[in-house]
Amino acid sequence: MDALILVDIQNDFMPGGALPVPDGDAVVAAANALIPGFGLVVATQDWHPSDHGSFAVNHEGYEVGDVIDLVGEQQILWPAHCVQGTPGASFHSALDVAGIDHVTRKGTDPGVDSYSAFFDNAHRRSTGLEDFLRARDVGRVVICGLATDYCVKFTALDAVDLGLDVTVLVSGCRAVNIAPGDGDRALDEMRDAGCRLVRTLLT
Ligand code: VGL
Ligand code: ZN
Repeated sequence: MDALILVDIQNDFMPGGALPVPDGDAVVAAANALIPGFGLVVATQDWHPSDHGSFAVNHEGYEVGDVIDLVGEQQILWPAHCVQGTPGASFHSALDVAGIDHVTRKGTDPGVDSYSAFFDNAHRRSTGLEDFLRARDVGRVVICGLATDYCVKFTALDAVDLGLDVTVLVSGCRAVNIAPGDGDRALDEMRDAGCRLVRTLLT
């Protein structure tokens, strides 16, 4: 069985959102076009409590972009985003949510971030997505969404580590690009790790 994994297609990652990904809304049409071709569609939501440790506002004297240590991991501090239950955490209103079979929420533990849909950044706790996919005999996943250089990348790398066959639809991803080229370097990392990178699924 093949599964489509739609990563963090949420309002706060759209232009005008709290943590905007340039051209982030371009992934919505790509996702909607893919959904009907899959028997199983999983969508992730970044789903933080307001006291989350990845928010600069929760660390006195620190600013967005500073890097701190969070449970032994390097943590970039972000603007507050995707706070549980807020409009910013909702899926983009044009996303075909009726086509989504399962939602995985991540980043719920205030003490550790979770870029990957599978594990927190310290690799201590599973989100349950691995078990969900295994129970449905998923061997292959296609991944797209936001952002190429964070949640898409770590989701794809974990999926490869778990032994899944991973395809990343590059045209359905956009990068934050805090440093120019971060998105392209993330794609290189995914390719080097064994992900197949494609620009269309139609070839
Ligand atoms: C993400 C930064 C912080 C992402 C989530 O979805 O790529 N990036 N939280
Ligand atoms: Zn986040």
